[in-house]
Amino acid sequence: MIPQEETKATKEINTVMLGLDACGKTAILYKLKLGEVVTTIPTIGFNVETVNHGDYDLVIWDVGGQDKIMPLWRHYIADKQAVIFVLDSNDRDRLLQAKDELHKLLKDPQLQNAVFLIYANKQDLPNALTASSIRDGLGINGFPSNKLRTQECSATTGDGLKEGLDWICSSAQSIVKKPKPATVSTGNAEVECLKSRLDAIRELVKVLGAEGSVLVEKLNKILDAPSGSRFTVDSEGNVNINSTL
Ligand SMILES: Nc1nc2c(ncn2[C@@H]2O[C@H](COP(=O)(O)OP(=O)(O)OP(=O)(O)O)[C@@H](O)[C@H]2O)c(=O)[nH]1
Ligand SMILES: [Mg+2]
Repeated sequence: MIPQEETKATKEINTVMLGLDACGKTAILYKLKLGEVVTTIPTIGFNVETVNHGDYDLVIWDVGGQDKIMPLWRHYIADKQAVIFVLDSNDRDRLLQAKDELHKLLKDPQLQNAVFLIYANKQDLPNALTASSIRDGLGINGFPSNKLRTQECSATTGDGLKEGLDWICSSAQSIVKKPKPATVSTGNAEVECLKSRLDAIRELVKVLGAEGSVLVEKLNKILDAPSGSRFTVDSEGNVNINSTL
């Protein structure tokens, strides 16, 4: 896969990527964005990247899947046109847990109009379950093909990733086309986006305790702001946002 060039797309698909910890979400995000296999660490909080695909920009929110972060998924699902649910196709032991989490999302009223792409990841490993076994295991055979699709893939080789995005773009097309506002610069859009999620950020920092400061530094980095300038954590662990934002 080739790295992303400057995006020329006029339509945006707001997408959230979820799945149990270590299934490969962050590896997929950066393979899509950079065309490279990156070394990942468990995601504390989230990553967000814009991935250009043909006429579309997919704004992909990759949220950590560890047990302590999973309860916060609910903060990231509002206004999403697409859900990418990633599964480790080798992790037979946790297939049932993944099924439970997926069905909670499928039933969530906020996602009733969203399309669901299931990335059956890690297909490069020899004992990977096939898409057909995964559909059985996840109990998703009854969903119409314009609502849900299972795509075998590998973040390591890149196989199947593009096909998954092709499907999202063709399916989400009939649901929402969101023209990008020409007058708002990327920086401001990111600030607005993060401001609208301040409650989620506050809750996340509280849950993470000492690790919360890592997240806050990451937010400042996303906004390209000097360390500690836009988001800060006070001595009681409360997140504050610079009032000049
Ligand atoms: N063989 C193989 N390994 C993969 C693949 N995708 C991810 N991995 C590995 O799986 C591990 C976890 O990947 P991550 O992308 O960090 O997983 P994650 O879903 O973001 O995990 P959390 O952030 O904790 O929710 C890493 O060691 C990756 O290199 C794949 O397609 N094939
Ligand atoms: Mg991750």
